[in-house]
Amino acid sequence: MNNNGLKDFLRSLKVTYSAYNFIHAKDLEHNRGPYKDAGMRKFLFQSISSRDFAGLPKGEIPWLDKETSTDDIKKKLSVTNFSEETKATILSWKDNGYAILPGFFDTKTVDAVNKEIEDLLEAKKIEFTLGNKIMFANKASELIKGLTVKKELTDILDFLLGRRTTPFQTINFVTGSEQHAHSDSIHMTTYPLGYLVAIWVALEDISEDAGPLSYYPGSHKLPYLLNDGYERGGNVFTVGADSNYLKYEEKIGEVVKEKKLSKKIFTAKKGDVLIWHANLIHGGEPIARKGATRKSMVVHYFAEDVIKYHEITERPALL
Ligand SMILES: O=C(O)CCC(=O)C(=O)O
Repeated sequence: MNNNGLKDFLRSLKVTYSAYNFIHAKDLEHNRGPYKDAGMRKFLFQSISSRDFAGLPKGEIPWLDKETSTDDIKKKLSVTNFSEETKATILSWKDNGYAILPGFFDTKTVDAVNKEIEDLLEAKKIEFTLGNKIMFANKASELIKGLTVKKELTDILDFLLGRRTTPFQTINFVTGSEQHAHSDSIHMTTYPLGYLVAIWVALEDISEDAGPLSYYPGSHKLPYLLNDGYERGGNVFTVGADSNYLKYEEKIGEVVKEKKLSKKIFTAKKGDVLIWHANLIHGGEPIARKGATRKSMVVHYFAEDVIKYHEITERPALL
């Protein structure tokens, strides 16, 4: 077995993750209360997936995922200080599963973020991983960290989920992700379901040929596609192979076709923000113009007081 083979083998073993989690036990404390509330009989460092919740009630889902009337939402919005434009986009969340905040970040702020990314890359404080992703720039930059917790933003996210939210990670892109359609819930999941939300920030004007973000309005209302919904593989000792992720993508492709979902392309302007629901199907379009940049940033947020984990790798989330 070569080095890569050994790495893949170790990555497939649940015990490897458990050992890593054991060492990082303090980063799993956030799950202690929610495990207790759910009656979960597991150590915090053990593997966890939707199978562990199969015998449990669905739990209290986010208020906007319930039968909430438009009048109720309007009433709650009336006591906020959100702009009329923000109120209107929030009002469409229940049906659409996304909200758009045009020009939320001003040019000066966006320019500062782009410069920060360039400087941090140069100083080797951040790097490209998993292809073209820069993970956790918020841990290397006070400026970026500050933006992720900007009150005007988190007030909106908290409103959407009906709970306080905390950033889990940032992902910066310089070029388009070209990521196939997926819902974040296969990667970052909660019990009860639905307590994840993400923002996507345009860090430059993005044209149709630069591999823009795409998404399927209303797809968040479909059943969550989790490990049991496709040929994930894995058993009590191992998690499914990374290559089986293709089966997940195929399954999502089938759902899109079967449900005749229509796709929208976000040709955003610099500073625009799109917020997506935990179960909204989205991805990155192919880059049609060679060499095109598509500077953007994603921030994933979890709500507090829920179990937070990664369905695909059956790991509790380290926060
Ligand atoms: O920016 C993109 O193209 C997609 C990013 C994405 O899907 C994600 O971070 O979940």
